[in-house]
This record gives sequence, C-alpha cells and structure tokens, in this order.
Amino acid sequence: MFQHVEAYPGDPILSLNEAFGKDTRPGKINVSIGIYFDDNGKIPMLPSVRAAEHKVVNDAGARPYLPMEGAANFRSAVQHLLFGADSAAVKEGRVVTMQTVGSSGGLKIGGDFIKRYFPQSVMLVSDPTWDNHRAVFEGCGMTVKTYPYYDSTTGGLKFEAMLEALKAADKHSIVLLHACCHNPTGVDLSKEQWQALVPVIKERELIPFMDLAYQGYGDGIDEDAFAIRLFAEQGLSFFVANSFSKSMSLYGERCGALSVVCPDAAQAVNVLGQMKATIRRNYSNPPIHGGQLVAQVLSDATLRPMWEAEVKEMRERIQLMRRKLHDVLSAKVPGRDFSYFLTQRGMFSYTGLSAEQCDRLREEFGLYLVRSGRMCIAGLNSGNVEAAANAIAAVLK
Ligand code: PLP
Ligand code: TYF
Repeated sequence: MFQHVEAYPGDPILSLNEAFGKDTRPGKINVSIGIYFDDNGKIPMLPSVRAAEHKVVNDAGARPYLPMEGAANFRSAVQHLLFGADSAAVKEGRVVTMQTVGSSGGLKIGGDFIKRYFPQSVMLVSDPTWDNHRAVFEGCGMTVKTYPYYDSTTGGLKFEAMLEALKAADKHSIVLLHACCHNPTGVDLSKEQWQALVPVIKERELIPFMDLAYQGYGDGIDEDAFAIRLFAEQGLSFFVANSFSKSMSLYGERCGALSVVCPDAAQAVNVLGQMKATIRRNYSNPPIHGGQLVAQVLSDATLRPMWEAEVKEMRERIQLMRRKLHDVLSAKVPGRDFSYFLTQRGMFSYTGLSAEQCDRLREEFGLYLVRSGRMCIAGLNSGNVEAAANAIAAVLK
C-alpha cells in the first residue's frame, strides 16, 4: 500500500539538534537550533510567565472550544504589542488578528488565504531565508522565488539589489520580510532602509508578509516592531505572523498570531471571516492554555514590566556573547574581520564558515552549527564561549 512513500530525510536543523543530544562528549556545545539558552545552558522558564501560569491555572474553568480566531483577550493584547497602544489602524478597526498554532500556524493560514485570493501571486523570500518559509508556502501551493539579501563579501545587506528586485516585481507579489533579527543571517534593514521600501511597495502594489519571530532580541520590544508600525502608519496593506516561542520561552505551547492590516474596516470584517474559514479547514481552533499565559503577561500591570526586563536580560546576554566571540577570535586570528558578530543582530550570525569547516567543528570539537555556517549565539554562555571561539579559530587557521 505505501511502497511509493519515500523516506523522509529529516529537517537538517532538527536532525543536528538530535545528533547533539546523542553526543556523549562532555565539552559539546549546541549552537545549531534557534532556541534561547540561559548562561547555565538551560531553556529558561521566565518568572513572569510562571506567575501568569499560576494565575491562569487557579482561575481556569471549563474548557470549551475557543472561537476559530482564538481568545479575544489574547488577540487584543497582540494588537497592542505589535502596533502600539495608540495605533490609528487598530482604532479604525482595520487590523484583524487571529491566535494561531505558533507563528508557523500563522504563516500557513496566511499562505492558504493568499493562495485563494491572490492565486497568481508569487512569494518572494530573502536569499537566504529560514528554510521552512519555502516549505510552508510551497505547501500552500504558492510559487516561491528569492530576492537578493545577504552579501557574503561584507557580511551585510545587498540593499540596492534588493530594492531593484522589488521594483521589478509583478503587481501583488507577496514579499516575505523578517521584521527583525533575520534568520539565518542576523542582517537587518536600518530604519532608513525600511522607509525606502515603502514607496516601492506602494508603487508596485506589493503585499508585505512580515515575520516577527524574535521580538525583543534585536533592540527592544517596541524598537523591533518599527517596520510593522511604519507600514501601518504609511497605509500599507500587509500580513504579520508573530511568535511568542522565543520572546516568552514558550516554544512547545505553540503561541503565535497572524494579523492583517486592511485598507478599511469593512474589508477587515470580510478578511477576518475568510481567515476563520481557513482556520476551520485546517485545525478548527487554537488551544487555550499558552495564549492565556501570553495574554496575562501582556495585560498584567506587574507582570508586563517583569517580562520586559527578562527580555532585556536575554537580549543583553546575547550581545555579551557576540562581544566575547568577536574579541577572542580577533585576538586569535589576526587580519580577519569579525566585526559582523557585532553588527548582526538577534540570535543568529552567518559566520562564513564552509560546510566542511562546520563538519570539522562538530566532529573534532563537538561544536554543532548548521552546515550553512549559521550559528545560534544564544547557545553560548560564559562557560563555553572561549572553547567555541578557540575551536573556530583552529579551523580558520
Ligand atoms: N519564523 C522564523 C523566522 C523562525 O525562525 C521561526 C522559528 O524558529 C518561526 C517563524 C516559527 O516559530 P514558531 O512556530 O515557534 O512561532
Ligand atoms: O533553528 C531554527 O531555525 C528553527 C527552529 O517547530 C524550530 O528551525 C524548530 C522547531 C519548530 C520551529 C522552529
């Protein structure tokens, strides 16, 4: 019956993470998967989230199905978090937000909706992007192409080439943009560059699809929503999938949302209606628990500032690891420029290490990074950063 079902080679990142788990060497270091680990190498349970959970569990009653679009308190809290408390677009009823099964669920629901209402539209993603972007959108039946992004000669952005590609894109092309902390490169647009995109998007009638998976890991919670707020203020129509996996360390609770900014409130009503139909066809409605933790943290006057301080601590710890890695490597490998560790932002850096160098790092030194050379800086800590830098220096010599 199932002879024609091919073997699944596995997801490269998840497979590497599993191989790390099985490695018995005591000095092994995991900088493969995009997960934030604390200075003890543990996935944190944030105190704000723990306190929210106590309250949510204490107050919990019966468990009916949520509406297809999720819990109202979660949806409203997400709108304020993304668009700001005074957002005109939110006040005008132009923004619809659905609670989704992780932001992956938001990408999938958004992709299904786009395939139905913009059937000819091509999805343009950055070169490179998170591998699952292509998988999810192709899974929705879309054609996925790339626009220039990462410049391997500088470790920065090919902004002019990116802009030219978008100027040449077909009307109603969907443009996937990482709102901050680009995965896998750590290379982001500056404020001025985001501003320069706006007229091109308007003129070509492009539809941005923003992916915000690392809010708070770049410059700050509000700062990392800069592009989203700019696009909303400029009257663009666009999608945003945002995640709480990293910002609240709630990976397995699968908490995310999909928001759509529409031209007016009447269109927003119909978009919400058809999004509900899309959700109904996929998984009917999202789970209750994780979303209530998020809603509680975001809306509680004590827990909110606690969470903001926790996110700041995670962000600053990553920045410290970037600095240490840069300093040790600059001292050990003179003549080579490691400043990209300081200019790239968020969890990831593209190191420029080749697949063979990554293999050597894993086999000889127990340092696990993705074969593209992507390194998750959040896997480093004060106990292993020197060893990681020494290993990298050894393969670069
Ligand atoms: N988008 C990007 C760029 C990511 O890196 C990730 C996770 O690593 C996701 C989306 C999905 O996150 P989740 O489904 O856990 O919200
Ligand atoms: O490290 C990364 O880029 C991600 C991590 O359901 C991840 O692929 C793992 C599982 C998952 C979503 C993201």
